[in-house]
Amino acid sequence: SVRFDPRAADSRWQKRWEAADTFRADSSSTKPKTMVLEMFPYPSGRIHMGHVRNYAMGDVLARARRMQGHAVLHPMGWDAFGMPAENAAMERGVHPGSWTRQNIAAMRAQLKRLGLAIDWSREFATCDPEYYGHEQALFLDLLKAGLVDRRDAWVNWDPVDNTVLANEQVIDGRGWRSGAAVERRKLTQWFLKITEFADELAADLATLEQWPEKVRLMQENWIGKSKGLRFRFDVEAAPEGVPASFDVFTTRPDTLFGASFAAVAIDHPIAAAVAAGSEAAQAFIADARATGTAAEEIETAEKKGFDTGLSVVHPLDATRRLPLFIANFVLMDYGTGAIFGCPAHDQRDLDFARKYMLPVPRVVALPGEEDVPIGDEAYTGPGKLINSGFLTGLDVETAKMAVIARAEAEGWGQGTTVFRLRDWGVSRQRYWGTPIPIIHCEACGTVPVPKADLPVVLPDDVTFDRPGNPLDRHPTWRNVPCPQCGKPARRETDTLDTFVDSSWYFIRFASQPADKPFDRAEAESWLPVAQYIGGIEHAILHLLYSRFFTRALASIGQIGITEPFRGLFTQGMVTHETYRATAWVGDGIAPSSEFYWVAPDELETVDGKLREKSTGRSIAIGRTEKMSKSKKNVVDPDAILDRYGADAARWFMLSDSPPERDLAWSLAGIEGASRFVQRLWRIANLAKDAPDGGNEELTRLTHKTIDGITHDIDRLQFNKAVARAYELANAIEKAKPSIARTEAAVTLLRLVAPMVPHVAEEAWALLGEQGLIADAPWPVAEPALLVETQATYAVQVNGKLRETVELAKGLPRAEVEAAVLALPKVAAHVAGATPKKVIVVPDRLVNIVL
Ligand code: ANZ
Ligand code: ZN
Repeated sequence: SVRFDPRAADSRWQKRWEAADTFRADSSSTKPKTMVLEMFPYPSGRIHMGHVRNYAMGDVLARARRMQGHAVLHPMGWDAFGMPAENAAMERGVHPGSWTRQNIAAMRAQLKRLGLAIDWSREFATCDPEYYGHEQALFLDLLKAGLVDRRDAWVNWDPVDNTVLANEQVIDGRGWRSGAAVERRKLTQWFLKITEFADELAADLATLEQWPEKVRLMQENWIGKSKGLRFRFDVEAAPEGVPASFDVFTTRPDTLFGASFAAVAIDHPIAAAVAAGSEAAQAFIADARATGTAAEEIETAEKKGFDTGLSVVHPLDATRRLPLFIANFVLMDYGTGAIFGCPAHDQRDLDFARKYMLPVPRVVALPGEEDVPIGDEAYTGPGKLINSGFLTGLDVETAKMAVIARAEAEGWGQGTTVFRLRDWGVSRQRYWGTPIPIIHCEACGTVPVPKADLPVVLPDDVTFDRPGNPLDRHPTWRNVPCPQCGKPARRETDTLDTFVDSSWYFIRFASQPADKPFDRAEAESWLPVAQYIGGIEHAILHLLYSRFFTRALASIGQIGITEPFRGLFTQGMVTHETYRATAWVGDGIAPSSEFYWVAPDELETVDGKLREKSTGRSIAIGRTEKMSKSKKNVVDPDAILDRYGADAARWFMLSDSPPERDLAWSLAGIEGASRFVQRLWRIANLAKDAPDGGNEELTRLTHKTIDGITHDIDRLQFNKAVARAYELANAIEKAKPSIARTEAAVTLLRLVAPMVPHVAEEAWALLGEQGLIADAPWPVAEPALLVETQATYAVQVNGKLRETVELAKGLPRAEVEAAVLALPKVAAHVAGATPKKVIVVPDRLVNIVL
């Protein structure tokens, strides 16, 4: 038939693949193994275009690798625990479990419509007890190995709702639901000791050659390894109860002569000692506590301090004293929780010094800038030390070494390495997460749940009518005999951070026995993931936690790899134009205008103008932005699939932009993609008959295209692959019928099959090919046909470009001259004259000088 009908074909081929179990990953295969993984979705309710783009990319690679003879594992599952499910429960009274299951069912059906080459037999959700039970076992293994810890930590406490809030739930220092000013409170929390691996996690970034440089840099900064000096400040005449000395940490020991104050965190023992005797100090500390706990919040808050009235002795000049403050910008859990302030060369210290009118002595300057005063900006650049005693004249790096050497020799300090990375607090006072498998016994302390009793299953009968953790107020769930002494004890009611769930799901995809988290040999046969694809928003935490978790399992002998993702690709977002209508509100005397956003499917074009269908109001086109509900610029994948089919949607997602960039969704784009799908169908019809005869040019282009698309897919440069497919399609449609044309068409179908699998299967069947195109071997380019045989000459007359011409490579110059002079345009310019000179640059240029 002339038209390809995606509606019928999509579901027909999807059923065929399912019936034939085409994409089942065979762990026992002896073929080379490749695992392709896209970050698994959170079951929020609907698939959005960002998902479509993400999964289309991974799918092309998975399908191409299969055709290239690999055993491929391309799985799908659900990152199913987390707050939104509890919010739904609180707002709409649905159980988090049923809300999540419904969403999964809806999204699975949507994903299946895309025709993804997924092994659905391995699907799981992290809220399945079969999954989180194994996670509990791994937690206990890590606990046994000393990689889990229980200690006090600061949390955001909502005093009205009586609950802990996640950082995202604190908005401008207030609880998102209660609106109450959030307090900082100390709670006993569980931690995974990621800092034990800080050095390795930073160092091994260098081995991740197939990761974007940007992501490696972000991780490096997050881990934040820095070298510096830890040294002792002596408190001048420390009063009763105040420690006589304390340690500070600095990464700029070279600037020590520029110190103008010392400061400690509000939670530092010195602060506590001072506050014991000062109501003003207590008030300052309470006020500072009210700001959020996140480092970023502290970073951006106004720098404030409390002058303790005490002073410390300058370690390099015993005659100098520095005032000692309690300051809100000093973090307790970094370095030693205390600093020396050098305002000239640190911005925070400068802001602080200006506020409290402290001196700002410059100690580093570029030659000639020694007298340039420090204004509002600290100088953090290179230079030589000035006004710095024995350091004067040294460069920054040398001066650092000199101060560290002096401190070590004199015994008041030590060169050290520190990391910004903190241990990973995994306790969440929430219901919808993996229960931490611990029992608290008054006699025995914290007792691990025996493995035979796993999984510790979440109770279903919980209430969300009150704030706080439903597990805490469940009538019976908490009560359990102590596994050690048998006396009545209580379960831990904290659940694990959902980032734990996503830190090992790829291992469970690779191997999922019933009786243990994974089988080591099977998991190692698939891992590391050859290509991981997802959003840049996960560049730090998820990827770092996954790298840590894998390493932690390796360190206790459970797996033989340390890096889980060999290749990483972070794709751009899907954007769309925004549309605004204006409404006039108010009365006739004082009307005012109000903007509102209008969804693309509520628009129509009347007399060439965009209008809102329901009101007829004219529409202004706004900026192209990430698709979002609030701007109403969302295009629903289901509507697109209904109208254009899966192949057109996939083709457009792959075609328009380099995959790392944003992709602007447009009607023109999807319609263009849809036309190309139809063209492929016509090309398949052309190929039904194969009369004799060759076409060397077309054959060469075919092989060039095989080579090009193969490499483009390897590099995930799908837009380039698409451009090459267009080029070959054009050439095929222009060519006369021949065996070469038929071969070119069949090759094109195989090359685009990973991108538009449904029309490719339909065409394959049309051409009477055996089996599925998904199983067909990938075309291989003939090297001899890739060698360029033609050269493009620029032809100039008196230095001016008049013509270009293709000639055989390496043609003798006499023949080049003759061929060029015979060109009509050239002949017209030469007009019968005898050239003075003809300059020939072989394979590139001819200049005829008259
Ligand atoms: C004196 C100094 C002078 C500093 C100077 C910087 C520039 P990075 O490099 O990011 O690791 N610091 C140390 N502990 C701190 C804490 N608990 N809270 C807030 N700030 C703290 O940062 C190290 C620098 O951050 C240290 O070096 C210290 O300030 C500050 F021209 O010491 B510096
Ligand atoms: Zn006990």
